[in-house]
Order: sequence, then structure tokens, then C-alpha cells
Amino acid sequence: MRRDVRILLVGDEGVGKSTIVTSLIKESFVPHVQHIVPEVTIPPEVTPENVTTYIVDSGAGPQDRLHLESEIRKAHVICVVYAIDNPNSFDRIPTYWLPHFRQLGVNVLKPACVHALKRIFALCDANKDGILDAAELNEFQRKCFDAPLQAQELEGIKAMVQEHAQGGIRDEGLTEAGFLYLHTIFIQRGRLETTWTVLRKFGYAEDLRLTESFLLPKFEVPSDCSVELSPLGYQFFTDIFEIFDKDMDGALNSIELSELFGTSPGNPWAAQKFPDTTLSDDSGSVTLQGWLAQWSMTTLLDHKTTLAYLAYLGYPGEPRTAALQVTRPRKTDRRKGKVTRNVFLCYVCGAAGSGKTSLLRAFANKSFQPTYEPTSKMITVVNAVDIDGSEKYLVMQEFGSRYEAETLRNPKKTDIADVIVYVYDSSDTNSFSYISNLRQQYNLDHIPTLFVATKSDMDLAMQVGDFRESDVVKR
Ligand SMILES: Nc1nc2c(ncn2[C@@H]2O[C@H](COP(=O)(O)OP(=O)(O)OP(=O)(O)O)[C@@H](O)[C@H]2O)c(=O)[nH]1
Ligand SMILES: [Mg+2]
Repeated sequence: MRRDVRILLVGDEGVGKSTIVTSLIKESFVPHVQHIVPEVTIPPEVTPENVTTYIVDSGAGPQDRLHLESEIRKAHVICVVYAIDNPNSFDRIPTYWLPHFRQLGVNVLKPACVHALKRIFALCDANKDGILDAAELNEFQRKCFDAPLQAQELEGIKAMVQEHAQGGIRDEGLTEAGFLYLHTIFIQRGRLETTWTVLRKFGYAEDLRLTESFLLPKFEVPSDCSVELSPLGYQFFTDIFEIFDKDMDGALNSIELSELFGTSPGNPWAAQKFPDTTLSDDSGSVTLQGWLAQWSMTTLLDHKTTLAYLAYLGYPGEPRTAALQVTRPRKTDRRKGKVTRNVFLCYVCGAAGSGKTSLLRAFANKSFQPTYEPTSKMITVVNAVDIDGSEKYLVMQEFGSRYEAETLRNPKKTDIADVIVYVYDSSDTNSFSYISNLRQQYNLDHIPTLFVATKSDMDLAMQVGDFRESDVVKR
């Protein structure tokens, strides 16, 4: 955050710049003022934003030129003043003052604004061909101004851009350069409000950041319920996948993926070894199935990320929360013996080295790794499973030996588990007793449970502990 703001007053001679500054200090109109009043400093305590504010006066005569130019370069805000009784002083804003600022290297569009407008352009470019065609421009106009663009207006805009901005029009449509040029023109012609309307409609606040309330609209989740994507949500993620699958090979490679996330802060799973977490093709590109599974998992574990990304990626519908749905409470599902949820959470527990990670990798169709790497932080994978002929998603989570007990001890964590898989190494005598101990120590018996014996390709060892062969699934 900036700690100080320099506001410079400029404008033709005699329009009243120094009088504005003097009136501000004296809190009344002063008929005779200095030609240029000295700089005024307003301490942070008395400003609403708690920043030091400098108000700088300037003169428009030839003798003031050097001072004026250096102040224009230093200013954070330039306030152009004109006199109502002098129409010429208004006309000179676009013809003299704004071009003068540009000559001095002051841009009408600040970098943060350019960044925001480029992002808006990318979102409006529905088919991602780098051009806003008539239909896309119309949709933009409708969203921002609640009115379609008349064919004549559109032609007028295109002709103007064509004439003044190089590369602003291509194949009858508006390019990014053309879009930015239009906003420069709006601002230069004093129609700053037009650009602000666009920015606000796309969720930007005065600081040119997306507002918290835009990214995270209110969405209540009652306890014991979970959040899933609604059909609308799945449709959106399917559509965006297909638009960005430029080579149409049914998978997003790393370039396609980074283009898809171009309007967001980046891949939300970058720290989680994605796409090892879900289905991908041989070259490691995420497939549509894997992509939808990954979003199903994200929505289950952290629906706020999904909500924010729906915003970042330009979910078109209103309200955006319609892309999500809240499930029936788990308890109701269990009581009625009928499962209405579509995404399930499974904890995978077991002794160090028993084969949990290998099980997770196999579940996400990843190759077997013979070298042992103990898991130090949580791993989560997802895949679709068939339950009575309908497709559901199963999310499998391994905590890493340091955090396993911590998780099982925490009722908030165990309450959200739909099933626990206990893994033991059938070639290791002590492996089963580890899970018997876990189950004795923590109250987990109310959670549906599955035992999985691993390493059945190795010599079988007698297990120590409360062991029943019939309870166990071998792999
Ligand atoms: N032969 C054989 N080796 C396996 C099998 N499953 C896992 N392994 C090997 O056993 C070792 C440990 O497997 P992991 O999957 O890393 O075990 P883990 O339970 O995740 O271990 P921690 O994360 O340390 O708790 C690795 O070297 C695996 O390659 C199996 O079915 N057969
Ligand atoms: Mg592991």
C-alpha cells in the first residue's frame, strides 16, 4: 500500500486552481490568492485512508513550464481544472492537456488498469481466438451496460479504432490493442465512468483488485453437508476445458493449462503435484475426466477455491453460486441407506511403508514406483468409481505418518470421512497390529471401514493382532 499521495492541480491560466487549494485550507472563498500557492501537506491522521496527502498547485504560464513538467512526472493523481465560464478551458483538456501528459510519458491507463482490462478482454473472448467479434462485443455490452450494441454504433467504433490504433481491428473484430485503445479514448474524452462501469461489472474495486465479496459470494453450508458441483458447474468446467483444448486431443497440456488459468492467479493445485492427483494421459496432460474429477475433489475439500476460480475463469451465469450445490447431510444418507451424494472422501491409514501411496497412485492410474519415498505431507487423489451403475467420485487422502494420528484424533476431521481404508503390508508381521492399535486408540468404528492387504506378490507373513482374513481385500 502506498503511504502518500501527490495530487497535482493543472489547467489553463485563471481557471481557479490556486483558489481551490486556498479555499480548502481557509475553508472559505478567498478572492485574491497567490499565483501558485505552496504545497499543502495533509497528515495521515486526518485522511480517511490514513495516507499523507500532498496537494500541489501549478501555473500554466511559460515561466512555470519547468516546474509544471517535473510535477506532472511526480504526481500520483493529476486533477485537470477548467472554468465553467470558459468553454475553451474545457475544450483544451483533450486537445492540449491529455496529449501533453502523454508526451511526458504519463499514461492515461495505469498498469493495474491495463492488466485488469486485458483480463476482461480475455474473459469476453469466449472462443479464445484473440478477437472480440460482433456477438462477443454484444454480450460484453449487455453485461456492462444492459443494452445491446446497435449495428451502426459497432461499425462506428470499428472505423475509429481502425483509423487510430494499429492492429486494433482484425478479421472484422476488436483485438486486445483495439480494446485498450477504446478505453484510452473513453478516458481522454472524459468518459472515465464508462471504463469504471466495465471494471466494476467484472468485480474490480477502486484499487483495481477483485473485491472479496465478488470472489467469495455468500454460500451457506450446513453442518454434516458437503458441497458439490451442480450440473451447471460441470457444464462450465467441461466447456472451458473444450475451449482451451486447442489441439483437440482430449487433454490439456501444460501450455493449454496455463492459458486456461491466464485470467486467474494461476493453477490452484501447483503445490500438489497436479496432475498426479487425477487422471492424465501418457504425456501427463489432464484428460476431461481427470479435470472434472479434480474440480469435484477441490469442491468437496475446499469449495471456496472453486467459487473464487469460477469468478477468475469467468463463469457466465448469475448467481455464480448456482454452479455449486449442497448435499443432504451424511447422517440422513446413512440413515435412509440411500446415497444421494456424488463425491466421497476416503482416508487411507496404515503403518509407514505399508503401501498407502502406492495404492493412491494406482487408484489414479499412475505407474508403480519401486523406490520408497516416505510421505511427509498430505497426498490427495481422485478418480471416478462406479456405484450401482452411476458414476461417483472418490477422493483418497493419505496424511503422512506425522499427521495421521493428529487427524484421526480430531472429530472435525473424522466427521467428514465417508470411509476409512486401513492398509497393511501382508509381508510384514507387525503391519496389522499398527492398524489394530489405531482403531483401539481412536473412536472410528462408526465410519465404514475397509482393510486392504498390500504386497500380496511377496511372501505372506503371519500377522500379529486381532486379524481376520475374511475382512481383508487383497491387492
Ligand atoms: N512388491 C511390492 N512392493 C510394494 C507394493 N506396494 C508398495 N510397495 C513398495 O513398498 C514401499 C512403500 O510403499 P509406499 O506406497 O510408499 O508406502 P506408504 O504406506 O505410503 O509409506 P509412508 O508414506 O512412509 O507411510 C515402496 O517401495 C513401494 O514400491 C506391492 O504391492 N508389492
Ligand atoms: Mg506414503
